Amino acid sequence: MVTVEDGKAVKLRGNPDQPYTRGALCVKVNRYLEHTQADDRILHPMRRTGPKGSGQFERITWEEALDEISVRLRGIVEEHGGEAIWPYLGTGTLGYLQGCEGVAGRRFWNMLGASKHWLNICSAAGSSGLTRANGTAAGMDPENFAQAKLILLWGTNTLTSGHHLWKFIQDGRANGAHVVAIDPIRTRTADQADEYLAIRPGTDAALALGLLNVVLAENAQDEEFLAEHTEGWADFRQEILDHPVEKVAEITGIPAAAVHSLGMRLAHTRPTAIRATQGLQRHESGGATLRTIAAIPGVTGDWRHPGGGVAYSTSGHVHFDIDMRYDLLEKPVRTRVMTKLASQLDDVKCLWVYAANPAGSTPDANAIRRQLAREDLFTVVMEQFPTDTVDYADIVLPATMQTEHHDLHAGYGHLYLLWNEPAVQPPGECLSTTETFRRLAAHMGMTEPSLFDSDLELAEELLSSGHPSLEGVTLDRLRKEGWVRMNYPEPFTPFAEGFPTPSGRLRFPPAGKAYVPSHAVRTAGGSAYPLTLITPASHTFLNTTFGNNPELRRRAKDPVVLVNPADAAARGLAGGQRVRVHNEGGEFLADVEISDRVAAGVVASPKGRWPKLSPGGANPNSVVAERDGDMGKGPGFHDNLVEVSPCAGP
Ligand SMILES: Nc1nc2c(c(=O)[nH]1)N[C@H]1C(S)=C(S)[C@@H](COP(=O)(O)OP(=O)(O)OC[C@H]3O[C@@H](n4cnc5c(=O)[nH]c(N)nc54)[C@H](O)[C@@H]3O)O[C@H]1N2
Ligand SMILES: Nc1nc2c(c(=O)[nH]1)N[C@H]1C(S)=C(S)[C@@H](COP(=O)(O)OP(=O)(O)OC[C@H]3O[C@@H](n4cnc5c(=O)[nH]c(N)nc54)[C@H](O)[C@@H]3O)O[C@H]1N2
Ligand SMILES: [Mo]
Repeated sequence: MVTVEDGKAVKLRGNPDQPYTRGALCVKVNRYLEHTQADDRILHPMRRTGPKGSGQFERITWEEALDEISVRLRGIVEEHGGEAIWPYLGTGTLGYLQGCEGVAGRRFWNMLGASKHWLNICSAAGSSGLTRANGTAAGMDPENFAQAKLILLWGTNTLTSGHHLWKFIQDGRANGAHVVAIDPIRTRTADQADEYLAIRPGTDAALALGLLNVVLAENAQDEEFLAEHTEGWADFRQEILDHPVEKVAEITGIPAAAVHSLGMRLAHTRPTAIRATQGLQRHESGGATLRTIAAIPGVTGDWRHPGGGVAYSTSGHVHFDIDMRYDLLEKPVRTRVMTKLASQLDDVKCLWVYAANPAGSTPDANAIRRQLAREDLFTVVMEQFPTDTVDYADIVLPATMQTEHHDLHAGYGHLYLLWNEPAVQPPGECLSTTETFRRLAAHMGMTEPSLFDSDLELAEELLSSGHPSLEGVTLDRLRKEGWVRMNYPEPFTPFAEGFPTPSGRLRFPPAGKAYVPSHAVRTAGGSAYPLTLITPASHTFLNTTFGNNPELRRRAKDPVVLVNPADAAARGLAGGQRVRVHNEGGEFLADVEISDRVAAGVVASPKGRWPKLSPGGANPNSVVAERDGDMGKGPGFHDNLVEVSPCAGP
């Protein structure tokens, strides 16, 4: 809720009546208004004047910008074909109008025959793994954690990356729930849990098998659920039997007694709720990991009970529908993969970046910079702030922020739809994504009517899928009430009666595919880079968004890398010492924090810093390789081997 005085937004607060947030804001969004009014906000279209990467620009008018873009796009389509254009859309906003599905842009791109874009940077592997098991990546209503008696926070840092869930975990605790954090880092969430298991990164599927081994030993499997609602049990049962607790202890680094005791709890506690989020799948075998974790409630029958099951993302419960107008394409076009920018840009002539900061957030940052510096590449960036990516743009277009545009939002951690009504006029000459594409289409002489649908028309269209979860959810209602819960029962047990797979059954992993070692697990042994680097969510930044906010930067201090005392001693590193964290891909600089929060062999440094505001001009994505994961080509942000070495200098 924004309070406006004399056309200026002066106060922002959460609405205490909203059932999921109960009015709480996180440390970042608390500063959102200040961010919209920041001195470095981009307010006008700009054209590059210096070399690529220099960030030197002159102000131009929208008319000039649209002229230049139109000429360049037409020229590229004529000479190289439409597929030489890559519309690179990120997660800067997850609104369904201005970002996320990219509907506004996509219709325009179809007119030009531009390549499709696969937004796989965040959750693709896990979604794919879960979908193979359950037929959807969606699962529990996180609000039902309040009904759980055992809660596993599995590869998720709730208090940093999704704190609204914490209230429901606390409610569960008040009802006697035991809370366990499973993470290679003893996070602030782990500090608050009843029990913490320090797991070797990338070995979680083995832990799942070990826990189920105890469940079987206790004869606590739900035979009726297994028979009625699952398939592939015989093979998977064998896989479980092949993973006794001692073997799992060896793989995961968790003491056998701890695996056994958690297995006993799992065997005898209904309902058990598992919160597994994206961090867990940022490994080469991330898809397999989530698929195997999805098997747990299939064996225990937890899906029968409110408060039982797995909660990864709720996005799959959102059944919007909109016509992206792929029929406007003259012929089928190729797809470019978001995380493979460095290697898939060679034959691209126009890179159009919106709501993304690839120079800060995408793997293999050094290779990306080499590509972005290419003189034959025409780069347009729609942005709010002068990011590292903006520095490489030929044309920069000023973008609106949440308080300035319409949008329709759906969470990925709750079941509410939310409406964004602009509170203030955009500053300067900023335009929303939808409006920018409408103007560009008109400027290029396009007449296809659907390119000019207004924001409200697009929102109506999204809501008109006819899916029962949206019955009675109208734009009018959303605009009046601000948010509406989709029509799902409370409590919601999505798979109590079966799964949205072709057979209606949960599919257990096929033989030999339940636990697949990750890249770091496979290769650390013989590597010159023996340490596994995890680059988790920063408490103060949202990916690279807010990375330029002065107060949040002050709180974040200089970048640190957590190093276990044994690893520090072996390298003669002292606390506070500036080091190079490096591998074949490059390096970034950070100050050593010697800490038993990570085990020997694991180091950690959060994501989200702007490279140009970091020492050495680099952030951890300089050492993150562009390497396909097992499913959905998911990126391995937490699955890279590095060495940590002293560095001279300040
Ligand atoms: N403050 C803040 N909040 C955010 C974001 C942010 O940047 N900052 N980003 C948002 C976005 S886009 C997303 S996708 C979500 C991501 O939210 P999370 O899923 O919470 O993301 P991460 O911090 O990457 O990873 C969570 C935890 O997984 C652990 N982990 C890494 N590898 C493994 C492993 O192999 N096994 C186990 N068991 N644990 C592992 C990490 O140590 C980390 O503590 O957060 C959202 N919320
Ligand atoms: N090392 C490491 N890297 C990671 C991760 C990790 O765990 N470790 N996590 C990954 C994850 S989960 C994600 S989701 C990605 C995120 O990567 P990106 O999708 O690139 O997101 P951001 O880095 O936040 O950059 C988004 C940009 O969009 C701009 N923006 C915000 N709203 C709008 C809008 O409405 N319009 C326009 N035009 N621009 C807007 C912001 O100013 C910001 O500069 O990062 C990934 N990168
Ligand atoms: Mo993400």
